[in-house]
Formats: sequence, C-alpha cells, structure tokens
Amino acid sequence: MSDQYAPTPQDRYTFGLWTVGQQGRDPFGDPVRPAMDPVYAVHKLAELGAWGISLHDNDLVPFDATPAERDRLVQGLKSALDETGLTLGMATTNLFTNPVFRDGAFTSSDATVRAFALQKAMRSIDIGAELGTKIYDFWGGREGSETDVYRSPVEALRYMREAFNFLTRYVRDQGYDMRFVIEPKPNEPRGHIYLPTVGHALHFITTLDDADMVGVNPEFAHDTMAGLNFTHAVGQAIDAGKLFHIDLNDQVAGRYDQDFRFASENLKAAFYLVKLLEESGYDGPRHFDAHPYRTEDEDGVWAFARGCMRSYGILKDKAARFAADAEIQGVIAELRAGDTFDGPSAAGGYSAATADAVKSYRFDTAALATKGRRYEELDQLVNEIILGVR
Ligand code: GLT
Ligand code: MN
Ligand code: MN
Repeated sequence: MSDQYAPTPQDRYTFGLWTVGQQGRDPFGDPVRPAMDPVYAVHKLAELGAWGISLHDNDLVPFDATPAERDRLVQGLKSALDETGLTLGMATTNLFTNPVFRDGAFTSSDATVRAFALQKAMRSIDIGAELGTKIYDFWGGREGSETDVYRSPVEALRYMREAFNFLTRYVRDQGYDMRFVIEPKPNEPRGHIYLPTVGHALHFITTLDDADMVGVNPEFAHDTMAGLNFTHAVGQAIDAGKLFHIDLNDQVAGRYDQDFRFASENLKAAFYLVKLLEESGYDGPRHFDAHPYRTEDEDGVWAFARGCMRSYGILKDKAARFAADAEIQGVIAELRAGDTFDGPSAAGGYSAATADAVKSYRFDTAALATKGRRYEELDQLVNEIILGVR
C-alpha cells in the first residue's frame, strides 16, 4: 500500500523495541510470540518507513550482562542504526521488572535500592548517550504504593527529587546533550503511582534544580485509563513549554492498561490530538508505545506498526482538511466575529481603572444567554471528515 500515507522518516515515527518486540505475555498467559532481536527490529522498522526506535537498557542488554557483553550489544545496535539511518529517539531505564524494585526504585523506602536505582539509571543513560539519544524518559511504574502504612507521599517526592537533581547533574557533568522527560501514569503496576498525571509532573518539575532540562512525556493510554482528556493534558504541557516527547497508543477508559494500536479505539480523540500536535509546531518524535494484540503472529506485529503510522498520517491529513474546509472555516469565522468584545476586560491586563470599568459595565445578559455556539454543526462536520465523506 504505497500512497500519500506511506510513512517516511520526515514523519518522525518511532517505536519502542518493547512494542514490536512485545511477546504477548499477560498476567494470565504465556508469551505467544518469540523474542525479537533488536537489530532485526531496527531493519524491519526502517523498511516500514519509521524514523527511529526507543529502548530500555534491558531491551538490549540483559540485567546481569558482563561489561564485554554490554559493549558488544550496544555496538551491534549502533551499527544497525548507522546502516539504516534510524535514530534513537528516546532511551529509558527498566526500573520495574527486577524484584529488587518491588517497592519502587528512586522512591523505594530502602536506601540501598535507591542507590542501586541511581547506578542503573546512570549506566543506562551512558548507553543512551552512546547511541545518540537526546531524550531520556522516566516512567515510574513501580514508584508508588498499595498502602501508605509506611512511606509518606511527601517522603517519596523528596526521594524522587533527590534522584532527579543527582541525575541532571550527572548528565551535565558528562557533557551529554540530553533532556529528561517524566512519563506520568495513574496506576499499574502499582496500586497508586506517584506523579499520576501530567499536571502533577509539571508542578514537580518546577521544584527541581535543573528544571529547564526536564519536561514531560504524556501517554494517551495513561490519561484515558483515568477518564481524563488526553488532548487537554498535552495542551497543558505545550502551554508550559514542556512537551519534549509523546507516547501514542489507544485505550478504552476504565480498563486495564491496554496499550492498543494508535487510533484503534478513540478515533475522534485521536483526531483532536493529532490536530493539536500538528498545529502546535511540536517537532519531537511521534512515538508509538503500544502493543500488538495477543492474537497476532509476526505478520500481525508489522500490520500493527504500519497501522499506527498510517492512522497518524491519515489523521494529520484530516486535520489539514479541517483547516482547508470552506464551510467549517466559514462557521468558525462567523463565530469568531461574534466572539469579540471591545469593552473593558482582562485581556489588556489589570489596572484599577479597568477594574472599575468592568465592574460598572452594562452587559446585555439576555442577549448573551440566548446565543448558541454551533458546536453541534461543527463537530458533525468533523465526524464527516473522519468518516471520509468530505
Ligand atoms: C511500559 C509502560 C510505558 C512506558 C515504557 C517506558 S515501559 O511499557 O507501559 O508506558 O513508556 O518505561
Ligand atoms: Mn509509555
Ligand atoms: Mn502504557
């Protein structure tokens, strides 16, 4: 299927090695697909038109690898990236699989575990730097609790801050050209995860020594699990100048963490998200952090990867159609014309005189109260764009 939606590296699509390499293991069932060699995944993704990959340290280097093994594996992947021209869009540390992290990593109650987590993160940051990534992700899957019987959330945030302050200094000391992103999630695998939403993370970042180096990595599924509007969360990250990366996938609200193919469930939410991203000038990776259905074999994995990229490209085209649609833009222009106000307001900033003027202004509330917004009409036009009839 080669057409205008065929992905190209200019689209900046990236995939975690753990996504196309996901073996379909779940809490009730064994893997259904064999392990995938990272070098093979890089070549396949290059063939499909992706721009890059992302990885955890342990997607490439086993937890107990010797230094020689580590060097050989990193070198092997580096060669694959060089040969294909793919980039490492993001790297991160696995601070959740090993039983050591049963009660968290940076926020573990055990000081030895916290120090070990720092060691693992620094070694993993070194791998990321060697492979050329400029974005380093922190998903605190185990950073949380089921019960607050022992560690207070205030203590946990203090530990988290210590770790971030230490690691940004480490990156600066090494001279790495790298920024950090915090990836919020409300729960799973912990009952309650610290920094559960984009808003929590954005505030936490303001308390860090090197706040300029740290942004967020919002994930569609994580906000959707909690019943939140993901596009609004992304909007807040953009407003704060902190959207350094994004994890795209899909999810049914109220279910377990599904990590479905991008736009497979919530087409319209995906449309408004892509529209926002494209219109905002976001120029980071369009990173797919999703899993193929457990029903699939390897062909299904590549159908999944193609589907993520094609849906993004198609929705990007739909957003452009929205912007070019004369009827839609006509309605918007009429609404905008009726939405102006040349009386006193907050728009020009505060002054005592403006405050007095606003307080004494005679508003025609009867007219305002009866004014319709035409959003039904506009939103239906969006449906018709998405459904392909305009
Ligand atoms: C894990 C999680 C993702 C994170 C990854 C980074 S791993 O699959 O569900 O949301 O982005 O650690
Ligand atoms: Mn993610
Ligand atoms: Mn996820």
